[in-house]
Amino acid sequence: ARAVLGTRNLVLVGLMGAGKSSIGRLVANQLGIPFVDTDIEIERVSRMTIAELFEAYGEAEFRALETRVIKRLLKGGPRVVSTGGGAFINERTRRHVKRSGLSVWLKADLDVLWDRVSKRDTRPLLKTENPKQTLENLMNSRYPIYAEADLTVLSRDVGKDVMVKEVLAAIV
Ligand code: SKM
Repeated sequence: ARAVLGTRNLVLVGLMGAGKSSIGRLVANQLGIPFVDTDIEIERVSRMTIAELFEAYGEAEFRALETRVIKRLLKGGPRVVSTGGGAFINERTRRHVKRSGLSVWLKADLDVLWDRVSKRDTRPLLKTENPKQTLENLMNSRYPIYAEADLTVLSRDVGKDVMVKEVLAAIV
């Protein structure tokens, strides 16, 4: 799998709760290449949490920062890059991602996602009256776009080791 990548990145896309960060970190370990998480990098450079950024500057500013940060992180591969849930939805970012390497959509169904995100309260987009419905709306609007990723791996509750193997198997 490492040889297949060469200097290309492996970029994980998909909704919050799909496991992009936790699986991505383990995949990077297996491949022996660096792991970066765009949300964490955004928080590092802004010295604010994502929730604080949304609150202080709004979603549009967050998206502008996200686009810049990702563009920079995609340079200098190979890396495993876990992207924020909305990143791949941006057309320019999508183009950058696709040029920089292999994109993998971690696809999960609503109940799997909900089970995972409802345990944490750090997702500004889900601060709505009916967060599960909001998540479902995001699925419906975004799934056709995530489907443009090079590969799709179904994210289920089968244990992280199995998920890591499936991602690695998908790229060879
Ligand atoms: O990037 C963060 C932020 O909360 C927005 C987001 C989204 O649009 O799905 C997902 C998170 O990873």
